[in-house]
Amino acid sequence: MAKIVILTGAGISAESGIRTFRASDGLWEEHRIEDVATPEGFARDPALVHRFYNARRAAAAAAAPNAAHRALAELEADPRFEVLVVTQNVDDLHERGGSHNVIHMHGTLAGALCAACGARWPAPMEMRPADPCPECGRPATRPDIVWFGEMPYRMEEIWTALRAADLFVSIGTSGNVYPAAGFVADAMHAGVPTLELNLEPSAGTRLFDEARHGPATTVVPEWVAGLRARGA
Ligand code: BJW
Repeated sequence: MAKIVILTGAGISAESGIRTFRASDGLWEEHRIEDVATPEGFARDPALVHRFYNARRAAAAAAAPNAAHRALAELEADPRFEVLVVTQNVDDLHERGGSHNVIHMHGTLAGALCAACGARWPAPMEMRPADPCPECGRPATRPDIVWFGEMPYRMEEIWTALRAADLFVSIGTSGNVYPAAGFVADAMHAGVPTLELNLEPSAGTRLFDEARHGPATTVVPEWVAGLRARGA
């Protein structure tokens, strides 16, 4: 069975209507990263950070998975392939598109986390700074999202899967944010073939063995169909 590790980023959800970060109309044009995506920003102005993530939670709930999400789910369902999707995205479009084996390395909009005691629970649609933690009662609830300077989730599991993979594929990510941006080099050092599928060349595009550029809803289903036609 061919083992495939697939890294996804904001680009795979763009055609579902979810904004990316670094485009000219991206989220970072309207928000300073250090205000909404760092623990220091949250400590300074938790209401602003909750407003940012409440709006994104609503946008994600209103969006539907697209042909690229569904194609990855079809690949996972094919018994000739063992597929792990490692997503930087905090939406749940992979799961709603039918994928089961998904790691959210940057957390998820569906989760709440107590900054005081570390308890986790399902996030309501609207979170507010005064919401008490169900475990310790303190008003320290935050979205369960990995911000700059924090350790992404399940890294050992990801690196183990990456080193054992037969193929690493990166989809819809600009390759600007580490450690995800380093996966192509990690795969290369482990002798794992690499493929980029992105709208345009990413920051690390020259490191990939092969790159195909175009919208995810075109290039991902085409790649999956080709792979399944060839077999493992
Ligand atoms: C399409 C498309 C279509 C569009 N079809 N494609 C100096 C050097 C190196 C590293 C560091 C450094 N200083 C600090 C660091 C570390 C830092 C970092 O990387 N900083 C960089 C800015 C330099 N990283 C961290 O702090 C991370 N933690 C960490 O490193 O811990 C220590 C550690 C040590 C050792 C091992 C492991 C860890 C944490 C990073 C947390 C990132 N968080 C964010 C926000 C929270 C989540 C959220 O709110 O959603 O995550 S930042 C933001 O960027 C978000 C994304 O997941 C992430 C990546 O963005 P992505 O997905 O690539 O989106 P875009 O917009 O950049 O790109 C979209 C792409 O899609 C583009 O290429 C388009 O062309 C394409 N596209 N439409 C196909 N239709």
